Amino acid sequence: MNNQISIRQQLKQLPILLIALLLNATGFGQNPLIRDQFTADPTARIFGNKVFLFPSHDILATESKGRKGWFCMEDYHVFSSDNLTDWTDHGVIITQNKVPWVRPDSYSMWAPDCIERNGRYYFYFPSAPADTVKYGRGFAIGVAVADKPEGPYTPEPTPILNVHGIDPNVFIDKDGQAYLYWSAGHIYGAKLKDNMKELDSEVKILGDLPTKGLKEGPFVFEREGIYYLTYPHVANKTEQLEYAISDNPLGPFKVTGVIMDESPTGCWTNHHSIINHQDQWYLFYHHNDYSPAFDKARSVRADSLFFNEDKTIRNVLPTLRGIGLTAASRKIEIDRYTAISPSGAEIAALDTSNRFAGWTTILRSTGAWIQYNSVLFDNQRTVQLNYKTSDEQALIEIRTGQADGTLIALLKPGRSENWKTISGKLLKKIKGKQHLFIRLQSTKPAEIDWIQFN
Ligand code: FUB
Repeated sequence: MNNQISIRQQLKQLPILLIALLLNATGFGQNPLIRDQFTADPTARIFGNKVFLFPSHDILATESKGRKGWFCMEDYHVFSSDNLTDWTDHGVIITQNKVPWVRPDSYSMWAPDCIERNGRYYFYFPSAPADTVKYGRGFAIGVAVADKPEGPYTPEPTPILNVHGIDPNVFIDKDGQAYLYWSAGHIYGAKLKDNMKELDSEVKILGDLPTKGLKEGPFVFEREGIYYLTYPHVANKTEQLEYAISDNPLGPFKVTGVIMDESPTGCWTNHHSIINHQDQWYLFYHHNDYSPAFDKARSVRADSLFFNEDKTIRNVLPTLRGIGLTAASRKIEIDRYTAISPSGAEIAALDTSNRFAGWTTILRSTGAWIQYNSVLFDNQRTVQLNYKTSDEQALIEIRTGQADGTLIALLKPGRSENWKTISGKLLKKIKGKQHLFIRLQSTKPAEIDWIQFN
């Protein structure tokens, strides 16, 4: 599978996963990553042993709040995880009406970034200035500073001078020089002073990037001496994630490839960041999973990313399974699958009037199957199945591995028009990291909401 990380990498995460379970942290590592609010434009950063996530926070505009049919964002939350599966929401770190230079009713707190320097955390965010005479029309970019990644953050009284645009991104090179990147039609870059709050060079338009189609959301990183400038670009209808490389952080760059194709379902924006966590690269990006009819209410996702031998980046196929391990003792939402049978199986919303309720798996005909990878077992002996079916004779098999894997349960749950949970004995005790393969043996449809092992 393109987006699977090695067993060695996953096993490294086991102790952390167990600690997180004891702490009863929230989150799932499946896509979308954050389950109780819209999140977009994710910048992931590694601070200490944790991955921190700094996304935008989409909300829905009303008559008195923002502009209907457009992006609407009033604050930022920060999330963290030490195993990529469990994500903790540390709450609001910056709000539009508590930043001195921001117009308090602008609802324009767009894509942010955060970086650590000398033990302090610098959070960069774009917004609409209250004083357009002083700071110009459109967007300016401000900084807020904290002693811990989760805050509290204190915003600077004014935005950064000579920076007009959105989507700030900061990169600190090996020699300690920091660079600020942003977009406003072109992608711009400049050196930052050591104080991280002022430019220390002329502003440069970065070349040689595509000249046709919107470019935005720069994210720069370095690997093995190559500077990768990655950015969403509308090459066709909607944004795809592309990259260009250089031997200098300010270019010129050579357009090199596509990291993620445009959304197959038409979400117009994408916006991303890339990290290396415990020797595995990850792409954080967004999609409108919880808002299929309105693409300005988005949700953060993450998938594994791989480099080729020649240092180019492999195209990442978006998955629902996402990243991290899932504990077998959890309610495993198999609708966030790794693979699904080409016919006879489908995923449906549990409640179309409340998308945050999640999804269900419908196995419609004999042989329909779904596969869910990277489940961590700890000697479980029984399985619970949350299901509904009108078929008294329904028969569901569960295997570890793939279609020809070991049969671990054969469940005959009985007819139930409403959601019902039944328990069954496993045919053997299961240990370690396993993939799950669930197949319908009977003929009439059966729906599964979750599976759990005890
Ligand atoms: O979230 C608002 C804007 O949408 C971002 O600033 C862009 O990168 C796009 O994702």
